[in-house]
Amino acid sequence: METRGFTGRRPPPDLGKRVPPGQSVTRDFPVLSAGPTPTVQTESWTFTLKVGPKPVARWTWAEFNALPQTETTRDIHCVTTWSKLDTPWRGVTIDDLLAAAGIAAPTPFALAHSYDGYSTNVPTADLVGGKAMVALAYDGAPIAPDHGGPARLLVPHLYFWKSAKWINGLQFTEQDTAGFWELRGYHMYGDPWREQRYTDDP
Ligand SMILES: Nc1nc2c(c(=O)[nH]1)N[C@H]1C(S)=C(S)[C@@H](COP(=O)(O)O)O[C@H]1N2
Ligand SMILES: [Mo]
Repeated sequence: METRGFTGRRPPPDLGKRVPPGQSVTRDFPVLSAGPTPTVQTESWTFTLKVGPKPVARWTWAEFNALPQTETTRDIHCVTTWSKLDTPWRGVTIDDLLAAAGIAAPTPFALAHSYDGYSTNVPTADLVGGKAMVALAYDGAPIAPDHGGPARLLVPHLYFWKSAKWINGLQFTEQDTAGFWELRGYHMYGDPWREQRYTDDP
């Protein structure tokens, strides 16, 4: 019983353990997009799972929303040096997406594709095991268009450019294939804890 008195006096969270090198915490939610926010209507929205060039599953907005959904609250880290702590999301994990398609992770790499023509590559191992989701809600509400609504990828353990906004598909690939920013000087993997910002960072 004597230790119970201490539980209400927990020290503040050690931010140093949560904020990667070179990052600063922001309470805002900055918007970073390569181009203008596209208009994406849920009435015509689809999400396509491909293995190489071959579509293996496709969902409408209604079908996608009927898949099992998971809530997660995570820290996110943008390569432009802001980090935002405790961001609350809800969506369909990639594990649940693969299960719904009736397939196991088919190749070692994947490319996320978006309605604005953006793409980004992520190893399959970083998408499964509960590490990533197609998010449908942020902070209990539909994701705002500027932040990638109606649906965006969330891969919170990698720099936030990997979290493709306005996602419309996931393509599994045999090779690690550079996406939009990876073709323009950003790192193929993008681990914020190792500061993998630019192509040649170790
Ligand atoms: N489709 C798409 N996804 C994108 C981008 C983009 O331009 N288009 N920008 C990326 C970058 S560089 C970052 S830092 C985050 C920013 O997400 P936010 O605007 O919600 O903060 O989205 C990423 N996803
Ligand atoms: Mo970014």
